[in-house]
Amino acid sequence: MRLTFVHCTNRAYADTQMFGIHFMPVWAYTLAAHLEALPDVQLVLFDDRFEARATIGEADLFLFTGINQDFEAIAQLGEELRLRFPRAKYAIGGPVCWSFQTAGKIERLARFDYVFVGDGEEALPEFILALKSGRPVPRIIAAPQRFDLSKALPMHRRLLAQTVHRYYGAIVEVSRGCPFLCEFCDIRVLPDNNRSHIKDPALIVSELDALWDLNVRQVLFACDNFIGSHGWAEDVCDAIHAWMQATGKRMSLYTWLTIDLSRHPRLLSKLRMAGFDMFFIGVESFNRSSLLETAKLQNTALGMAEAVRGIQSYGFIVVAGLIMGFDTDPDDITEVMLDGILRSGLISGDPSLLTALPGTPLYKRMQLSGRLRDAKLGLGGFKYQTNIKYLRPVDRIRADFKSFVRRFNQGAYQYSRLLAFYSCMEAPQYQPPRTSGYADLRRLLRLVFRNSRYLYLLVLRFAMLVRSPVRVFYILRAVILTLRKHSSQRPHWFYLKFWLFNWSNSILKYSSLSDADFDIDSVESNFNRENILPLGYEESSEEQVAASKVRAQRNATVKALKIFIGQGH
Ligand code: B12
Ligand code: SF4
Repeated sequence: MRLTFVHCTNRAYADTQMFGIHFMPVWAYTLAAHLEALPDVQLVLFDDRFEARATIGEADLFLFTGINQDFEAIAQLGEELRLRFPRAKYAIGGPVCWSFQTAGKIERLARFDYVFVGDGEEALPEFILALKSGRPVPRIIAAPQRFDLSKALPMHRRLLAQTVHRYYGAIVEVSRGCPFLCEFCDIRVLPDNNRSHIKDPALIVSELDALWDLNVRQVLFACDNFIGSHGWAEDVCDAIHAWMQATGKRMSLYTWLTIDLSRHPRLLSKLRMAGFDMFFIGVESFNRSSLLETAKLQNTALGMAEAVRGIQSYGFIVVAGLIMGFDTDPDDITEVMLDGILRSGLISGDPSLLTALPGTPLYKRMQLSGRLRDAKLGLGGFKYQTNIKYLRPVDRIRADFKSFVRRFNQGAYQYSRLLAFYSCMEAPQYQPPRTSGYADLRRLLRLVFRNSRYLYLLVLRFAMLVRSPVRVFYILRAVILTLRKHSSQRPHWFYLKFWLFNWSNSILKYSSLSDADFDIDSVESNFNRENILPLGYEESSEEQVAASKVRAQRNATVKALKIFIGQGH
């Protein structure tokens, strides 16, 4: 049986958000490993970002995956292939299937012969065996529970070796699940996902070792929250550190985690020793009531700026997820966010507008109050084409977003950010990087130089940066400041490169942002404000989460919204 994994993404989105940096299709290497033992199965990986569609060969089964953003591109390629290979079967899995199913729109996937919802490690081999033996299989195949990650296999070695060089570094999935309960998050609502499912640290180290031999030096640890289980996170760091000591090999690591890390100095030190140098953290907002509204309580337990500075004081860079468009966002949200970023010393981070992912309490609240809209499949997950009706007028939200990115990209503001970051580095606990860093410019450039389109974007990035004399002035100031401060113990150059790369990214991303890029809406002028907390929101829940936890989230959200409604804004 010939089986082709098809990785297909929305090219426009990739061009404007990623600028030539492509990440590997972990799903394909992961699932391929679980098919290896099946007799007479030939595996091929096709990645639309690198290969011409005309080169796709005939197969018996084409397997697609996707996130919501990519769905239109995937569906189109699926149609093309069906015309060329009408006898083949077509299957799809991944986050988009979960989103469609939870939104009650699974029929939108009707053009696929089979739809997989949930983890595929066990479901896919069983399905293929059934298909080969002619046994009947349902069209929608839902995994009954999360795959037990203690049974995880190393990623498929042959496919990895053949293709890994095309991507930026590598990705190793290390855990699934997160113990928190943010209102807008669809990670917590996946079945049995409100706790950590962890891989054996020894398997993680063996993946790193195999990747090192393939000349990979940058690794992204895919998970929902790396410190969902603190004890395990420490064990992983210890195992990596022991591997580094024994072999002299070392990787630059990047992962997702939560702000409560700032309260754990021993874990912070261990993460540093293991080679981590960047963390993505959902900071979301510097407005306290917005965080309470979304029940991101871990972000309110400490002062946000102090917590980010505390983490960065060890030498890490915090890449912040930032969201605007919460119900309780004040009219001066732009000021609040810009001020918060400066106080935290953040040199990275990107804003989005709040969207409601299917299955989340936020989605339910929007649905019950008639605030859901059908933009872009109605599934949420897009940056500024969103599926909810905001409370603040749409013109204000658009103007705020644009004002935010304009001021964010100004030289004086960027310079102040850098200064604030450098002040974090003065702490006694600071530890210099031991590697070239996760965001290694030389490696990034090597990828970009292979593709004329991305090379053009690179030239454009620098042209835009130096076109403004004010920007050039602040870059020179930053260089002088860095020269004055740099030492081997505190290598400021390392961070200056990252700051410049990020700033130029942001200029490139937002310079052409216009009203036409937004597809957003607000509630009608006669919207009853009591409906911010619609009837039914506080009642039933289909989540497989302990009732007390669900209540805790709802109580936080309800309390914040009641105060807001009472204030009669
Ligand atoms: C790593 C990662 C990234 C990386 C790299 C992604 C890549 N490889 O290209 C980066 C940082 C670039 C990234 C960016 C974004 N990401 Co991201 N990312 C992840 C993360 C943390 C891990 C993905 C992963 O590799 N998991 C490991 C693999 C093994 O899991 P998997 O793909 O889900 O596959 C399993 C099952 O789904 C199933 N399966 C999947 N496909 C198929 C197919 C078949 C046929 C079968 C049988 C089974 C099957 O089997 C697999 C094994 O169980 C996930 C969250 C998560 N924990 O999964 C978010 C996630 C995928 N990202 C998400 C989003 C929204 C984004 C962004 C749009 C964010 C933004 N606003 O900019 C961007 C878009 C990127 C782009 N297209 O340009 C969402 C998608 C939600 C959705 N429903 O669409 C997720 C789920 C997080 C979340 N819940 O919010 N991301
Ligand atoms: S902390 Fe992050 S992953 Fe966990 S529930 Fe909140 S948003 Fe989701």
